[in-house]
Amino acid sequence: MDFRLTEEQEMVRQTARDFAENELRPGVAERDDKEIFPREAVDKLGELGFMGMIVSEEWDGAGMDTVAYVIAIEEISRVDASTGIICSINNSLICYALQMHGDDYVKDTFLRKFANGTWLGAFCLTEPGSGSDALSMKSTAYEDGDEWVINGSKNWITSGKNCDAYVIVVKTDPDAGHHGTTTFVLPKDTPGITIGKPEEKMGIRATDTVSLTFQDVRVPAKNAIGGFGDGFKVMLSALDSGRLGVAAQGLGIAQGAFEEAIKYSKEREQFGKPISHFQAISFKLADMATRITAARQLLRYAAWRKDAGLPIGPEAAMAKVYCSEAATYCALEAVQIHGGYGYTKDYPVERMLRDAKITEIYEGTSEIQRIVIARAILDE
Ligand code: COS
Repeated sequence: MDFRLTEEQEMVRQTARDFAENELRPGVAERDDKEIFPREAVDKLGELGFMGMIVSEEWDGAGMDTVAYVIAIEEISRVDASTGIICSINNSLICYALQMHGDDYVKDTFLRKFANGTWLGAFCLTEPGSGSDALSMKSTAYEDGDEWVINGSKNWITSGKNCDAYVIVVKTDPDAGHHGTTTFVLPKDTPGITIGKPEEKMGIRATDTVSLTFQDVRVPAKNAIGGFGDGFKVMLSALDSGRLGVAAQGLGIAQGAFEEAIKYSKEREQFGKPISHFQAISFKLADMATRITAARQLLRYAAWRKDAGLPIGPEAAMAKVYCSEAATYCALEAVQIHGGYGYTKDYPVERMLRDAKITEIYEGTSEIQRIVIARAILDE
């Protein structure tokens, strides 16, 4: 068993780290404070090949493996969790769904643009009344000639305002249960789409999160991703991939908070010595390091399975639940180690704690991940 990174993975790690330090760190606090979307950074990430990392070169992607991909998202999120999730969604929900399930028309027309960074994608699944229970969605599409007409609302759409196109799951045969949903891709400027007011969020405040209303939105039948009726499967397989991205985001937040805690505990003196010399603090650091190491191995194992063509449902769920809970744990402990200073915006751990919590919620809550894991171990 060899845990070392390949030359290519190490190069990706270093490039992502340099980018995060040089391009993201300088403005991260201001973007969080003023809710500024990191447009320039996202464009640059596209130029570097980070927006379509696992897409094959044939379709203008970077042709990297999934291990390299999760390393990149970890490094970006270690500094800026908002940019991390914008990048992750484009890679693992949008590009992955199109690469796995799209036909040549969809790949040539849409995937190329998402993969080379020309376009940014937003994934539209959740609705006001349907979150964990995805199948209870109300949005529908009916067939009209060689077009489908979409009506309904979607909620909590990350990048919904700043993206260029949407991938949306709707019911195309409302009586057919799992087999009655279809996924489409459509440009943002398609007539009939109304973008709601951005949500004011606790964390990842540099992302935009909006509701969308679709009123008689016409989309060509050839924009379907996968077969008609296969929307649920496209969505669940994309979410398996997406959960690796969110896990990587959580891991990056945990690592970032851990590094801040080490730095502060070595600088801050009380009772005549740095607080890192007190067992109460050093044991916190030891526990953080242990969880981060376990989280990283779990995530890279799931990513390795994906690259090996093995099923990843429960492994992606384990990685997501563990990495996201490690993020909240480490950010909370980092704030505690900083004492009163950690509770202010003068130190980044306050932002990291706010950013961490969402990783336990989106792309499937921790409770949903445990359902996926429990079903797999009980063979249901
Ligand atoms: N990949 C591809 N297909 C899958 C799959 C996966 N990981 N998991 C299940 N499927 C298929 C099943 O094989 C089944 O197809 P058949 O009927 O042809 O056999 C179909 O999808 C339905 O599967 P299942 O019966 O397991 O679905 P459930 O309704 O029981 O729902 C959960 C399962 C709860 C796990 C699912 O609804 C879920 O993941 N919900 C969370 C959604 C979510 O993450 N929302 C947040 C979105 S933020 S973008």
